Amino acid sequence: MQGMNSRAEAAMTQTFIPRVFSGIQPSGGLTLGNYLGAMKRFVDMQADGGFETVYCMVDLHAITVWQNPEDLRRNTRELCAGFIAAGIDPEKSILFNQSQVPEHAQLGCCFNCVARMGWMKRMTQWKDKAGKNSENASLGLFGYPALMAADILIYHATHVPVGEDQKQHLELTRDIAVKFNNDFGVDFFPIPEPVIEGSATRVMSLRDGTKKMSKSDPSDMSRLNMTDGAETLVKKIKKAKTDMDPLPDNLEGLDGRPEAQNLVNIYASLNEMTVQAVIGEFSGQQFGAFKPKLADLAVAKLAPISSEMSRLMQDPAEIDRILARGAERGRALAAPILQKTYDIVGMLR
Ligand code: AQP
Repeated sequence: MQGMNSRAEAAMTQTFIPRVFSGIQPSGGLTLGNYLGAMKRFVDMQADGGFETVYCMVDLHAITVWQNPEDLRRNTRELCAGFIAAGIDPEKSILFNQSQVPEHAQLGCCFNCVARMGWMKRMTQWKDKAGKNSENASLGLFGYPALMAADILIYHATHVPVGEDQKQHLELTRDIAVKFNNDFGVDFFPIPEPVIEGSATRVMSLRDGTKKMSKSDPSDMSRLNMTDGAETLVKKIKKAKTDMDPLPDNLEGLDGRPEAQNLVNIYASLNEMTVQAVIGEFSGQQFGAFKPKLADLAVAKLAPISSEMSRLMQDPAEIDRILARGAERGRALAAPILQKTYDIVGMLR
C-alpha cells in the first residue's frame, strides 16, 4: 500500500507505536461490503510490516441490537474463520473477540463520561438504525460510538482502516481523544487516522444503489455473502438492479447511475484496478454482457475464501483457541493503558 510507511513513520514521531485497530460485528454473515471496504485493507496493513495490527470481532457492539445467542456464537466463529481465510494470520496480527478483553468495556465506561449527548445524537448511524422509534432503541446503540472509541484507544491505535460509513464515528473517536487529553491536561491518547481507501469504500445494495450493502438487510438478494456458493453469486449478480444504458466511456457517465457505479466499483476493487480502467475495458457494452464477467470474477476471488471458511468452521475448538490466545495478547496491550487511564482520572489502586 502506497504511503503506508510514511504514515507509520509519522505516528512514530508522535511517540506512539504505529498500530492498527479495526473490528467487524458478528451480527450476521460477512458481506462483500465488509470484505472490500474493510477486510482487504486489514490484510494490506498486516502485509505492510510497518504496523502492529489488532483485529477484533466486536460482539459487544453486535448486541446493541437483538442477537440470538446461538447465532451470535456461530457468527463470531464464522467471522474469525473469515478473517483467517481472507489472509489475516493470527500469529502476525492479534485476533480476538471483544468481550474477552474486558478493558474495552471498562474504557468505554470512562468515555461515556467524556462523550456528550449532543455528539451522539448527531451520528447518522444512530439516526438510521434507531429510526423513528428511537425511544425503544437500546442505550447501547446510542452509546455505540463511545465504545468504538474505547476499542481503538485502548490500544493507542494510530490508524483505523474502515469503510466510508464509519468515517463519522472515527471523527467522534478523535473528538473523544482530544477532549480527554484536554480535560486532564495530558497527551495520553493518540488522535487516530482513518484509513478509507480503494474503489469500494462504500459497496451498495444490489437491489438499491442508494443503500449500503449490509448484513442486516432483510433481503439476502441485496448482498453477496462471503459464504455464498458460486451458483448463488452468479444468480445474485444476474438479478442485480441496473439501468438500460451501456457502460459509459468516461467516469462522469456513471453520475446519477448508482447501481451501475456500484457494479463497476465492485469489479474494480475485486480485480485490483481503477474504475477508469474498468470503463476503458467495457465502455459501450450492455450490463447483460458485463454481469457475467463480474460474476466470473466474483466466483474466482470469493470461492477460495468461502471454501477455506467452511474448512476452518469444521474445527470450532481450534477457532476458540485462536480467539483465546488473541485475547490474551490483546489484554497484555490493553491492561496497562487502562490502568494509566484510571490513574489519570483519579481512581485509587
Ligand atoms: N457496504 C459496505 N461498503 C464498504 N464497507 C463496509 N463496511 C460495512 N459495510 C460496508 C465496513 O465493514 C466494517 C465492519 O462493519 P460492521 O460489521 O462493524 O458494521 P456495519 O458498518 O454496520 O456493517 P453492516 O454490514 O451494515 O452490519 P449491520 O447490518 O449489522 O449494521 C466497517 O469498517 C464498515 O465500514
